[in-house]
Amino acid sequence: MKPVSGFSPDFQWGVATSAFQIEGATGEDGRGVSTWDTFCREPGRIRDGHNADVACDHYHRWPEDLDLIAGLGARAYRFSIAWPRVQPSGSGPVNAKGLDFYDRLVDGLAERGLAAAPTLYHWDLPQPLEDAGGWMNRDTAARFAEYAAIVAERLADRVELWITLNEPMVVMAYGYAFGVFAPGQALMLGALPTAHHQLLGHGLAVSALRDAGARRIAIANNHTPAQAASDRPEDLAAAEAFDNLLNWQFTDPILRGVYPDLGVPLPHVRDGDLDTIAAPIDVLGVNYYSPVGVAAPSEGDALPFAMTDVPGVPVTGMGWPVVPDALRRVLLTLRERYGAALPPIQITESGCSYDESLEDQHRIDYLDAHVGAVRAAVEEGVDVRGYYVWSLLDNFEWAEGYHPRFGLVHVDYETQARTPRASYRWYRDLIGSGGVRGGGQAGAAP
Ligand code: IFM
Repeated sequence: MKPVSGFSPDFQWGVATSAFQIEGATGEDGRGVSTWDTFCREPGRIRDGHNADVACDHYHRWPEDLDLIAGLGARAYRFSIAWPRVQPSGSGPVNAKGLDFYDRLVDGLAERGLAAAPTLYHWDLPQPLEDAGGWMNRDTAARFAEYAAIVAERLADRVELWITLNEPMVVMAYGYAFGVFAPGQALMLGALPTAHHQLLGHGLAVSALRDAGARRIAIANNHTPAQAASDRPEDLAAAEAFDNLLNWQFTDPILRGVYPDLGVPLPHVRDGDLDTIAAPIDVLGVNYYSPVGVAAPSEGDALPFAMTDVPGVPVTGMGWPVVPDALRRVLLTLRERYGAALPPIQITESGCSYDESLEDQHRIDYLDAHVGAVRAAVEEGVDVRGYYVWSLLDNFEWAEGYHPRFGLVHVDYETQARTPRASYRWYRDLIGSGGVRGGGQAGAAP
């Protein structure tokens, strides 16, 4: 294949956020309760008892936030739609005020020349659906498709890219297998039906979105490549089991119509489900943060792997290993694994948390190296068409509350003042140069 030089002129440079992490206003305008509202109320679940009742108050401050995105010269904004705002019970009646909010937001993006890339489900499941079994219940997949149709019927004329689910792996693993995210269930391998039902919901939603006139559809999967702790066969087998359970489980059914070897039977998979899940998509969204070290499990462990450190590399403020080249390798591996079945890729999340500082050279270095890894993959022929920094703003980082700071823009949670960091200016300059100018230095303040 002929090498391609750098990013295309229409490359989608963007930023990403999610509803629960920034909106606040959890009790306003008829919004229903989500699993994360419930989880935040359970003692000991969230660091220092933080909750997202106010978060970044984006529900009221969205015009200022869209101005910040426009100020970057970005082309696209990836945000999420809160299912409990649109359908407070997760099924049945629509809350008009909830849908109106996203209608205004999408119009606000168009006024600023920004493409809208909404995610339909970024973890805030309506609590009534969880009470009926959540993603363990196959019926949730059908409810998701109905909700997708409701939203698309209203917004499809102005949405550039629909993203069905955000990181179904995290919902399965952290929400239902390990119990550290909502809804806090620790089912270990018993959580596998939640992966299948999310994927089924994705497939059903693809069809509902197309019927409602959606132009382009994606899913945002995170890829956390396993790095075996050693060359011992046990560690290599554990790394393969990790990759199958946490990475390929979420792309093989969509792009190949089969599950990888998960090591256990899947009695919840019914005839025809895999055909539904394998409905063609237009873009594969890849969220990438870091690899993970993986070693053989100890005797009697519930899982076929144990997670360990990645030795000898720097870490972010969250302690996540910084390995930009692993992103390049993820992209090359995707191309190798799926060949012609791989649609164009967009990096739907890439970013890091560090301290509160406004002169965030660590973040600039991180982003510069990861954009460089994407550039290298593009030059090796991988079709990557977008890159969204996680995140525009500091926000509610799930079980870690407000402690981690992921924003290009600092948020003072007392005053809600937004202050662009050095990384904001760096990203603005990078976008302005079409992705050519990186070099790890921030430009001058606006
Ligand atoms: O904040 C999250 C986001 O909601 C999903 N992807 C990873 C981010 C950082 O942890």
